[in-house]
Amino acid sequence: MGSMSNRTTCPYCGVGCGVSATTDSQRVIAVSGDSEHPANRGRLCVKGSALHETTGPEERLLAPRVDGREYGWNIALDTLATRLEAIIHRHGPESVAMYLSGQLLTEDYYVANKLMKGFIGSAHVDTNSRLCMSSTVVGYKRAFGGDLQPCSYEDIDQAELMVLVGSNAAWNHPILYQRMVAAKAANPDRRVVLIDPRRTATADLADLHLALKPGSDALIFNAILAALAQRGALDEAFINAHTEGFDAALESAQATAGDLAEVARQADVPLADLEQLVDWFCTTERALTFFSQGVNQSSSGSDKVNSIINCHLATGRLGRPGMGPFSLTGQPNAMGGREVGGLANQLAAHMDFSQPEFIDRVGRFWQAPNMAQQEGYKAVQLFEAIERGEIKALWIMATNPLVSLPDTNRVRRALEKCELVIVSECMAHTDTLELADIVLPASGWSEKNGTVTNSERRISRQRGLVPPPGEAKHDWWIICELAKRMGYREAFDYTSPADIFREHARLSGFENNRSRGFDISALAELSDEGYDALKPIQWPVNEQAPEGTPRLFADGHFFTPSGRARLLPVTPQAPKQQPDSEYPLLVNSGRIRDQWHTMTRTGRAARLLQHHAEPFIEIHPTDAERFGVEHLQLAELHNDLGHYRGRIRISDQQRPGEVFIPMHWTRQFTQQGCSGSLFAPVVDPFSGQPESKQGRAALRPLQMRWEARLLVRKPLAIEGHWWTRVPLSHCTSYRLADSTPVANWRDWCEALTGTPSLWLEDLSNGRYRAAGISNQRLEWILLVEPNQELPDLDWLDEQFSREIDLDTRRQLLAAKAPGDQATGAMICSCFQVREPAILAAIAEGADSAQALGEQLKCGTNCGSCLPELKELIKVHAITDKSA
Ligand SMILES: Nc1nc2c(c(=O)[nH]1)N[C@H]1C(S)=C(S)[C@@H](COP(=O)(O)OP(=O)(O)OC[C@H]3O[C@@H](n4cnc5c(=O)[nH]c(N)nc54)[C@H](O)[C@@H]3O)O[C@H]1N2
Ligand SMILES: Nc1nc2c(c(=O)[nH]1)N[C@H]1C(S)=C(S)[C@@H](COP(=O)(O)OP(=O)(O)OC[C@H]3O[C@@H](n4cnc5c(=O)[nH]c(N)nc54)[C@H](O)[C@@H]3O)O[C@H]1N2
Ligand code: SF4
Ligand SMILES: [Mo]
Repeated sequence: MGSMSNRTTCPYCGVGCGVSATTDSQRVIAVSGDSEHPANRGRLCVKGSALHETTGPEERLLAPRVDGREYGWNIALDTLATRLEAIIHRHGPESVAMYLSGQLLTEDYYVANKLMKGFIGSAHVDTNSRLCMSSTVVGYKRAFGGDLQPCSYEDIDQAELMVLVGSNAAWNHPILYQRMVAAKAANPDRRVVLIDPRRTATADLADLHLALKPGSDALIFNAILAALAQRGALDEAFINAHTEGFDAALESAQATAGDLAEVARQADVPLADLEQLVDWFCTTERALTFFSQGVNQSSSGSDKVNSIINCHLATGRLGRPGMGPFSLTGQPNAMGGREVGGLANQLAAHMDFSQPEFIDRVGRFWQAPNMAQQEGYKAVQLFEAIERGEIKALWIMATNPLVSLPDTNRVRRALEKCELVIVSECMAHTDTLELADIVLPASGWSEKNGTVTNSERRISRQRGLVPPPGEAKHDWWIICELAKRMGYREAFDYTSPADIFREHARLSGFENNRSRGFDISALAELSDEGYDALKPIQWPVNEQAPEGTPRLFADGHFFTPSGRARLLPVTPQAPKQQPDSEYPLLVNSGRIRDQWHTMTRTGRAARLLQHHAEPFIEIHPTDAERFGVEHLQLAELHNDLGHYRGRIRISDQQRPGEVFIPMHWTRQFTQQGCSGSLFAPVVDPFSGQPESKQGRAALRPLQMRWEARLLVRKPLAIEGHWWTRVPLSHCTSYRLADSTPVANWRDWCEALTGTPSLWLEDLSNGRYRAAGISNQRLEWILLVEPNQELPDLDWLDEQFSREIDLDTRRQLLAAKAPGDQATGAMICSCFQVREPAILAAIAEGADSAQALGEQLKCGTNCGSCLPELKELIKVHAITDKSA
């Protein structure tokens, strides 16, 4: 069977890289960057280059399930329609809701939104973008009169100042970050500033890092606005011709942040550093301000966004090359979801519920019998309404709210109470699926067909390259089949994603007359062939759009009623969750380089779990001392809402009094490692976005009596101990620990895995090793090693793939099996280079990332590990000097 190559788009972050995928009849067998895609020009980051390892039919959801039993699609969909109709009949349309995702394709999203808001007649449709981008949506709408992201990636090549606010682009938008690195290398006079409480990998590129007190961003941007006025750096002509609200905005900036020394004190940054930033901002025309979750995920995120936009409007720095406020979107189709109106307060095609005219227009276009008349519940409110029993049926699609919403214990209670929970999902095991009454298997990346829009408003095709496994179906198909069963055949009789896309494009131009910035009406007549061959294209795509990069606001026209952009008065607010004597630590949460959200896909690739294999708690040395925890010890953060367990990582990249935890771990991968359980569901009053960056908790060490590693051929259900799981190539590896000793390891093994055929017990120093071997094949091995003298994991993993001879039996019991140099963190995931090898090379004289690359190849593919390589060199050089 031959292989084929085709172009598609990466399903992870909002950079939206083009991918060339090679497939056989069943699966993707190799991927590389698409050299013709303008977002990445041939490059891929670690996650993108591991795509073929995270797709494929294993661990997939293969058949629909109703109340725990598998059924064919007909029965599943008939049952779903009957149950939904019964609930609507009894409690009205407002008793049903959908919770969607920025990982759906635009076409899936469009029909889901249309079914709910126009036909079922409920606006209770919200999406995980609420947790992600909704503060930016509010900020853009307030400032520009539309959810309009003004910048393009090529602006990076022209900017002279790049300010990153609450963004760890080095890990989370790696290919874009590489473009910033290249721009800086081409011209070292370009300035880069990072504003983040942590010294992240992104700090590597920064000339200046402001490790601000969490939540003080608006203070800093207000200070910049006040300074711009004071130093005569305003663009008066632009302000007069194209904006409104300047005086009020300036007044509140001056009132709250007129004194730089005071701002520096409140934001807890050195005054000289703040002055430097203010200087650069006042004097650099081509300034780009990137912002992401450090700004959005805040109880005053919308105002923070406007405080940033204010500075760009006051200087006229947008709508021209190399400048503007640039929101880095997270999910692959965060932008597409905003275009179709997936949020509960949006309608479709950038119209919302604010004007009866919009509701009427969309209703006429859809020929909708039951148009929702007012906005629905935003995510956190939606789950509260479920808890109250007001919403009886919830359809969750392509998101894992039991992990990603704040206060996950409460989310669980709400879903347990909910009469009908429907989950559309690709993977067989997720925390949310465990609570579903009706389970619908969805096709996934490489199988589904449609479009996504990236951070620079560029629409790209994701292409269906292989057939979905088992009974899995496309999300748009599932929604339309249900709609037909509910009596809406005509409105949902689409034959293909292309068919849906054309309608979406037509709606964007419908009675638009330049009143809405989102307009792709020139694509409304695209043929099926044209859709299949569609090249990545930035919107607007309409009759007026010029050739080349369409630049929003180049003509100074905005989409507010007056046509002028608005500056907003911003009063900086402190976070709502405040540490106190009971819960003294501020809890920050976010992403790590090699994992994607709740790990359902990236958690399948062994190599992506080697950079960080366990949930952790990053903490400053002084706090570690204060709370009595040691590096690599297990510990627990806890508060009135929940618990989070992870391994301590002492780091001076953290501010004292604050800890950082990853958002990724779930019940599928560890016991009590879900970050969301610690965050209170407090939200921004305008956007409804939760404050997922500023929780609070107390910390206590977990006094474990033993730690063990268990490798088994097939995953196990482990209860009663702390555990984490990592899939390897031929087996699954667990770390286990407990505070109560095991009286008899042989009994323990027998209960959990089977009778050992090999064992070694060294009571004098607490070592225990046992393995189960059947038919010359290793079935499991348990290693209890107080001094952590573990054999190399790769070597152990290998043993599961071959016959076990006498020699290997001996080695399995030996204190150190071969190759123990190869444990340690996987720094370069592309070329599988671990920390010990890198340290060895540094010890032998490699003194730059380039030298390490020449020797070991690390850092020479996607470059995501370059900041860590440099950090290792830096730290090691210091140790040398002190030695
Ligand atoms: N590897 C990887 N990449 C991803 C994802 C992933 O899961 N894994 N997810 C994608 C998605 S959906 C998103 S939304 C993006 C998110 O991309 P980012 O926003 O870059 O991601 P985070 O790590 O959540 O948060 C960014 C930073 O905000 C900082 N921060 C916390 N509080 C404050 C504050 O008060 N002020 C400031 N200025 N900074 C603060 C944190 O310390 C953190 O370093 O990443 C996308 N890319
Ligand atoms: N504490 C804390 N919480 C956070 C954040 C944080 O920084 N800190 N960040 C927030 C942000 S920005 C985001 S974006 C969210 C992300 O949080 P989630 O959206 O909950 O995370 P994912 O793991 O991406 O969930 C997507 C699910 O959809 C499935 N899936 C993938 N593709 C498809 C498909 O095509 N169809 C269907 N039906 N299913 C599919 C996946 O297997 C997975 O189970 O988390 C938010 N929560
Ligand atoms: S940068 Fe984002 S879109 Fe590009 S390959 Fe990496 S995860 Fe995929
Ligand atoms: Mo996100």
